[in-house]
Amino acid sequence: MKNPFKNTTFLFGITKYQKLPEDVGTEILLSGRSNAGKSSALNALTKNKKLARISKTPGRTTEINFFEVEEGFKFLDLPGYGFAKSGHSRRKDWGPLLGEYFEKRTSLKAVVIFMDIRHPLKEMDLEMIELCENFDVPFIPVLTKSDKVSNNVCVSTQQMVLKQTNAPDVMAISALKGTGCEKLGKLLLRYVDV
Ligand SMILES: Nc1nc2c(ncn2[C@@H]2O[C@H](COP(=O)(O)OP(=O)(O)OP(=O)(O)O)[C@@H](O)[C@H]2O)c(=O)[nH]1
Ligand SMILES: [Mg+2]
Repeated sequence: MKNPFKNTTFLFGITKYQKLPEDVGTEILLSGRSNAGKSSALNALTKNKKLARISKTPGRTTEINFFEVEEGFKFLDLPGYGFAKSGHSRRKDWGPLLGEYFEKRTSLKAVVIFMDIRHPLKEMDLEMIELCENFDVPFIPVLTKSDKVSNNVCVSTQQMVLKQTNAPDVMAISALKGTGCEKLGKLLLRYVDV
């Protein structure tokens, strides 16, 4: 099957001081704690290792990066929340912009919440889930780095997250091995209305 994300390109990044671009089409937000594997997942989904920058240093993604999958359909790769060192100050910085974004953005159709399968549902993740619930935005918990745990742990962690969040779907992926990425892609396409 043809990869629907194959032609995804980087559009631009914006800092907290810049204005959001026009509110058109569909936007899916890729969120999660720093180092959760957001950028890696985007690269795995698009099968383009050079698309988003990946780093061993948490906090590599510092702007909101816009990627266009096709006309009218964008992914927004967010800076990770919960930085080890500058966590709180960064959070404060981005907080108002995110709040405004959730409140006003009609093109926001879904939020993917990436969580390391070994450390799911941390405080910041729960805050993001709450933000989604408050603004009625569907969210999809995605457990990353599934290659780091056994099959049993993978299944039981998904069940636990499903139960605790009441999300309609929970996924596990390994960007490293490619596991679950096609399934995630199919799921995300369900939120697109172009
Ligand atoms: N084993 C394994 N490691 C992974 C996987 N996905 C990401 N990683 C590693 O996790 C680290 C962080 O990955 P990123 O994709 O940069 O994480 P991020 O969430 O975009 O991080 P920030 O941009 O800092 O918020 C890197 O060292 C990746 O190589 C995976 O599926 N398996
Ligand atoms: Mg990143």
